[in-house]
Amino acid sequence: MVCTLLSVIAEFLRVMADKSRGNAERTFIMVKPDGVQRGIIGEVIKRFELKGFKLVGMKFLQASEDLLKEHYKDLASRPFYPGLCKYVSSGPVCAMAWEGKNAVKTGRFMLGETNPADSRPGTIRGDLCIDIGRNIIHGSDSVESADKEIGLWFKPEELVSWKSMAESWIYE
Ligand code: DAT
Ligand code: MG
Repeated sequence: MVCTLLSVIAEFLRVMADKSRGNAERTFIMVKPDGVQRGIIGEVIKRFELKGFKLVGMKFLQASEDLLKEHYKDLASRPFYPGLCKYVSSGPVCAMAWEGKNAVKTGRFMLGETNPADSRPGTIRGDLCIDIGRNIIHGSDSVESADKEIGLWFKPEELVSWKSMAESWIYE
């Protein structure tokens, strides 16, 4: 009973916190090594910029396998986990934080489904890749995981809060 009440309160607080972010919700987007090798970074940036989202963090790096193990730790029990961590750490990635209203959910729509074969044309995975194990891009699946991932990949001082002059033309 107490547990249920506490979980209802926790959920309420989470929803209120999400609401209060308004246009400042952030998502973690990463072009994986296959996307980098295929020259797709620019296309990804272009789509997020044209949508109206604001870039607040970006870095190009080759991540360690340990960082990938932490990043994907929710998938640790899956058979593809070791190979996934190896492949994403095998070459450079472009890690980004994008900000805007519903950035997490809309970002996922823009990416398409995990399996490119199920992704509609018009989405990044639907347009630009074929195999699930080479699906070129990562995007946070919830506001909670976005917070975790941005905290994992970026130091606070690497994130830039800035005012876009286009804001009043993007939001009503
Ligand atoms: P997403 O990247 O859409 O959030 P996920 O978090 O379930 O998908 O999995 C992370 C990555 O792991 C995914 O982008 C590709 C890989 N993956 C997922 N399911 C897989 C599978 N069944 N076989 C091989 N790789 C898989
Ligand atoms: Mg995921």
